[in-house]
Formats: sequence, structure tokens, C-alpha cells
Amino acid sequence: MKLVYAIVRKDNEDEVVDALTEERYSVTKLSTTGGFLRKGNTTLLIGTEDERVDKAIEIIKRECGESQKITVNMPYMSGNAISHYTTMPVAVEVGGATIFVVDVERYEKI
Ligand code: 2BA
Repeated sequence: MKLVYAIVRKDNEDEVVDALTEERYSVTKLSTTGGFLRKGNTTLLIGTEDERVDKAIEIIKRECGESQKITVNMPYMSGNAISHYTTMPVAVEVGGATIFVVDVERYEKI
């Protein structure tokens, strides 16, 4: 048994959850926030048999698409203080998904 953590964009969450549910995966959605951009994203928890992990990842890839480069304005750091009035453009990749797969030691439904 594995637990798949998939961090996806909020824009993609409905399509990913629908596609996974259609293929009989059980999914829990968590509202999360990226530490870098400080924007809301969605973390999906998917507990599944080892042999079904690759298919879950395929579905996530299909629904999230490729990541793209965008430019965002970040608060400009000067010394230890963050000025709220100054920003600087930073190129970041968004989209796609960040996926972690971990072993589940024990799984019970009571
Ligand atoms: P954020 O932390 O808001 O990061 C958004 C995007 O900003 C990242 O996209 C990456 O392209 C860039 N980025 C992140 N940290 C950076 C840094 N220290 N310096 C420069 N650029 C940086 P993704 O890599 O696709 O990540 C999307 C979201 O997935 C992240 O949102 C975070 O919530 C999560 N994530 C990604 N990698 C993770 C990891 N190793 N551990 C935990 N969460 C992760």
C-alpha cells in the first residue's frame, strides 16, 4: 500500500479529482499554501495499492499538463526587513504537479 501526495494548482483540482474518482481511487483534498508564492494550492492524498500508483500518476499528469514559466512580483528583501512597497520580478515554473509517493506501514478502516 502506498500514499501518494500530489500538490496541484487549484485550477486543476476538479479535473484531477474527477478523473481519479472515475477510476475508483479514493482521494482526500487538502487546501494548502505554497511556501514560496504564498498562494493557495491543493494537496491530494491518495491511498492505493502499489500496482495502481503508476496509473494514478498518469492521470494526474494528463489532467495537470506541463509546467510553464511565469513571472511573478515578489516582495523585495532588503537586509532582514521585507518592504511591502517594493517588488521584484522572479521567474517561476507553475502548473504540472509535485508528487511524493510513500510507503504505508498500516492501513485500517474501523
Ligand atoms: P510554492 O512553494 O509556492 O512554489 C511555486 C513555484 O515557485 C515552484 O513550483 C517553483 O517553480 C518556484 N519555487 C519554489 N521555491 C522556490 C525557491 N526557493 N526559489 C526559487 N523558486 C522557487 P513547483 O516546484 O511546481 O511547486 C509548486 C508547489 O508545490 C509549491 O508552491 C509547494 O507548495 C509545493 N512543493 C514543490 N516542491 C516541494 C517540496 N520539495 N516539498 C514540499 N512542497 C513542495
